[in-house]
Amino acid sequence: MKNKIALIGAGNIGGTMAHLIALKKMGDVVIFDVNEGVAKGKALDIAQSSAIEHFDLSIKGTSNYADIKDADVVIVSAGFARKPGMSRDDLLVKNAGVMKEVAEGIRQYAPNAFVIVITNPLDLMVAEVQEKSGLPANKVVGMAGVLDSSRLRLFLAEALNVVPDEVNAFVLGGHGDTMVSMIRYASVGGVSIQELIDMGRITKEQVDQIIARTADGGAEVVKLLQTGSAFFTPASSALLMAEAYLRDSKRVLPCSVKLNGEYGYKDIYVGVPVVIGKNGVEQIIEVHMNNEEKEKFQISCGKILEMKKQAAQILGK
Ligand code: TXD
Repeated sequence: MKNKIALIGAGNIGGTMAHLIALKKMGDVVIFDVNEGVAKGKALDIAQSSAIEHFDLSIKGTSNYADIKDADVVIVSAGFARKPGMSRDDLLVKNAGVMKEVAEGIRQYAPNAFVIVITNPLDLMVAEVQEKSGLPANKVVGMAGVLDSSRLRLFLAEALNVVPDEVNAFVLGGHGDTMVSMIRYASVGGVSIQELIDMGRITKEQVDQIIARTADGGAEVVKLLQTGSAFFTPASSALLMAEAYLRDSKRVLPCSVKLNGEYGYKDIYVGVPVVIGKNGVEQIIEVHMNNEEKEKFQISCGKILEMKKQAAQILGK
């Protein structure tokens, strides 16, 4: 049986994911958007490349939630981006409203799906979808860490003149400028970054600059694009997570998941390394943190909790 992947949001990320799914032959695609024309237009455009790209998949656009019925994976990138003059609070209210609709659609038509949320503010939006859909926490995750880690890996690889996939590195914490780059665990071909600093292959200053650039990674792209935000790597990142679930590959990936006592937190969605397989989040890995990392992680969680409180006040719950 072919997999069915539902994409909620046919914007830059949704459209790119649909295209990548077709090229990777991952499964049939349904692209949902309130803007029906965009969903249908992108689906049709991608489908028209099937003879050239050799895929035999159904690619469909819709504005009817019934069409996501029994999807194996649902990936949510629907929502609004912050426009000039729009406050973070305005964005929060608007996107929380979108997540409520999406959660309802998932609850009704795809309650057994593995759900990946991309919409910002990420850690709050994924919590909203999990809460409103009523799906178990192991089946609802947020994408941010894979993207942020991929940026970190690229920048380290460029500095060391090696291929990026030889670099192992991950970031933790909330998606935003408080993310924690766990550089102590980063390595290249099994050799730790600290060792590489000692060997004179890279300096501590370079590493610090790379950490700062990673934290600013989204903003750097936004500044160059002028309109919109990054979409190629966000799309690839979400699909890596989807693939781990569909193939039961037990991949270790940093994802925003609901903690239940791990790292000393409960009922908060935040980025930590997890194992993804056919049961969704199969393990939450608690890596040891030194005092400095702990402090940064706590600041990051504190920021999410503060936003959550603000959101509850604004949304009146
Ligand atoms: O790391 C991460 N998590 C992120 C998050 C990295 C990059 C971008 N990130 C966020 O993803 C970004 O801040 C946005 O909140 C989302 C989607 O980004 P994208 O670049 O795809 O945004 P677009 O192109 O504006 O697309 C959004 C689409 C657009 O087609 C709208 O018509 C649609 O969402 N939309 C809706 N679809 C369904 N249902 C509702 N209610 C709805 N409202 C808008």
